Amino acid sequence: MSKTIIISNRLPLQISISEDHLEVTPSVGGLATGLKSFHKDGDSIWIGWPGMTEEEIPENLKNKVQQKAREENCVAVHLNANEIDGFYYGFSNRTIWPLFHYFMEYTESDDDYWHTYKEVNQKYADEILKHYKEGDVIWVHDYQLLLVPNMVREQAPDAIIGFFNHIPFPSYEVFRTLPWRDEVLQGMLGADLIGFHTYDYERHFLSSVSRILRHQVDFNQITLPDRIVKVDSFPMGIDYKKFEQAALDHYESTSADQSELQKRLDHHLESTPDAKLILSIDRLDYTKGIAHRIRAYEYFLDKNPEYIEKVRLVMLAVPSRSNVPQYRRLKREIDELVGRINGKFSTVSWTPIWYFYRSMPFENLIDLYTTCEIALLTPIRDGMNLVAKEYIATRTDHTGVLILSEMAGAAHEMNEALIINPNNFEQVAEALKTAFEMPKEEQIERNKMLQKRLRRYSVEKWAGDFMKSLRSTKENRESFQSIKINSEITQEIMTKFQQAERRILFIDYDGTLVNFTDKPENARPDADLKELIRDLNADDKTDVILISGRDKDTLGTWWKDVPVELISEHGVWMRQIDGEWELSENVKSEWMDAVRPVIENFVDRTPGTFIEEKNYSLAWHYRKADPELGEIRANELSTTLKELISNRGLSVLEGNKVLEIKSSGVNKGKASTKKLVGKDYDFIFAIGDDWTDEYMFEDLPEDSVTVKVGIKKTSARYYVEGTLKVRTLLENFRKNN
Ligand code: GDG
Repeated sequence: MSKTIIISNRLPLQISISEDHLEVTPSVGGLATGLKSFHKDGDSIWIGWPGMTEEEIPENLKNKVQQKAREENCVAVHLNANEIDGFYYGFSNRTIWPLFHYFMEYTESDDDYWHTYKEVNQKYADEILKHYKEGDVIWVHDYQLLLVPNMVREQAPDAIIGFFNHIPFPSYEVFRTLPWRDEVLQGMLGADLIGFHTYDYERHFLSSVSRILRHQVDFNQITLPDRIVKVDSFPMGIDYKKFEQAALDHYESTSADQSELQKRLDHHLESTPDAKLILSIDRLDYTKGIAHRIRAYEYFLDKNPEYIEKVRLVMLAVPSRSNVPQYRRLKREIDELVGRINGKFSTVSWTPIWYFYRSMPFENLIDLYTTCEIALLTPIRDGMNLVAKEYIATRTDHTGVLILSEMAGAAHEMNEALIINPNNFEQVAEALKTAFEMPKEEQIERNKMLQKRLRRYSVEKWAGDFMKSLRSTKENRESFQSIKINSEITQEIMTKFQQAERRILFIDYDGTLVNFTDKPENARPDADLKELIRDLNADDKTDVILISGRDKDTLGTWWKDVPVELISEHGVWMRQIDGEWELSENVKSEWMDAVRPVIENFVDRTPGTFIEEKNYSLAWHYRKADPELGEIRANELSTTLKELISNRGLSVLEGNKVLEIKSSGVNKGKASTKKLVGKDYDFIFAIGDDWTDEYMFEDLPEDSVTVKVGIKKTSARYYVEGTLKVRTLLENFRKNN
């Protein structure tokens, strides 16, 4: 039976040693609760680090750790202190975390960290592969494991792999500064589906992929030579029922059951009935804007002294990553700020900030959520921010006001909250005032809408939607129109080839026989290729025709010494085997002087583009332009040209990063079928990568063997992944000639 394999840096349980025996406690984080419904079904395993380094686990307890993990359907990846240092505290938290949250000044580029990160990612990938069986679905989580999808893909090419990034993905301008940007993107692209919390992160990622790796991006799909990768946004929800129920239980509890914290909170409320509590909860992290929040609160008190003694900021900062210097510095900064502000405003009976630097049990979290009438969450950058959602879920009487930073992913779905820019203290202070004065009816109205949305898009729904979309990538793969040429199909084609008396092979040049280069003049045929084409054509039974959009002079020069028929400029010219060129269509060139200046204008306005002048056509290449600008200008130019040439017997061909204007009625379909006239070929083969090759695939007789290069929509019967595979296929023809 197939299973789901979940992989995250940490396991959803924490293993610790207490007096010589192991203790297992469940993790309470959003991810752990979110995936538990999948996990507990028993048909899934979870791979991750159990929370203790190898050095911390005594030799005699090592097997026990694994055993304990297995009892919970988990597999522990053991990491030593050195690995945790380089991989977790190093590359993950000193490079990726700050960079992806736009803290470029904190981003370190350390080669040793990068090496350890790679090694540890490989360790996780190896562990996955140990447990992977065909049909299993693999779901990799978060920024610590960016390389894992491709590491798994290399060993298990047909695996279904999903990746979800829980933190922001930065704009291309920021991401491009990473020295290992190519490797990181390639690592992620091992997945079939890549998920982000918001559309903004998704588009930043797509933009980096198209600009850095130059892959074709169409809407949310990335076309790789052998696969299509889907990218989508799935805003993570919370276990709504759990928080709602906890709040309901909380209200029903008797005073004897109350926690110490709740008693103190109640005491405060009783002694100052018209005072309000403002809640803030985060890990102590510089991305969470804790210092900004305290300063904005100070600004608010300075500006509105009437609120002194009427308000208190209850601030829970959970210790986090204290091995990283910035976190230690931040701790000092917050301690000082809290001290200064408490010193500045405190009265004998009141302090403006209650500050807790610790982690609290779940029950206390609920005490805080339910007791504080205002939540003030002001991250400077935050992938999602689940605390905002949890706060709203616990407000079972629908009262309470959430003030939320627009920089949190959650702000996209929580419009009814008071959305603020955390850098604008004036705006934060205004929002605090609005929150204080907001009538109950308005609070209820806003929260009911928020709750309805959060209840519906819960974490179970989030996980379910992601898995559904991931599984559908497999169906898409299978329903792919053309068939991948594997060894069996190669054999079938070779048998037909051998049995045939007269064979003709139409072979496109750029993107088929050779890879694209930045400059078209650099794509000369190598000696092996020339040898291959010469040998194929040497057999009397076989006619080889190189059919290309290139100009006659370049093609003629490059293939001068090889006796092979050439069709250039999509069929304008044909070169016989003896080297004689003939103009095959009644084509004209007078139009070129009128059209050239229009294209030149686009070249001037679009850096990286150029005109290729052929005998009877003009081509505008935009492969080297900025990908988005290139597409926009290509659309614009195409429309302009179509208006300009109407009724002139010309047409605009839209090829692979090229627009070509030429006489209508000239295309590879017409040119190739013309070659069949009067001959009784019983094996017709055509191969090409471009949109313009589709004319051939459509016009040639139905029993032809038509092959597309790369995964694209096509009317060809088969496909191969890239130019290397094309050569292998042609080598096979040579062997069977
Ligand atoms: C990352 C991204 C994204 C907090 N303090 C205590 C405690 N918590 C729980 C909260 C909440 C979770 O921890 C914090 O989640 P956040 O989403 O707010 O933040 P990160 O930890 O930074 O998470 C973030 C998230 O991944 C999911 O994709 O939203 O943007 O940075 O569930 O309740 N729980 C307990 N005691 C505490 O003291 N028990």
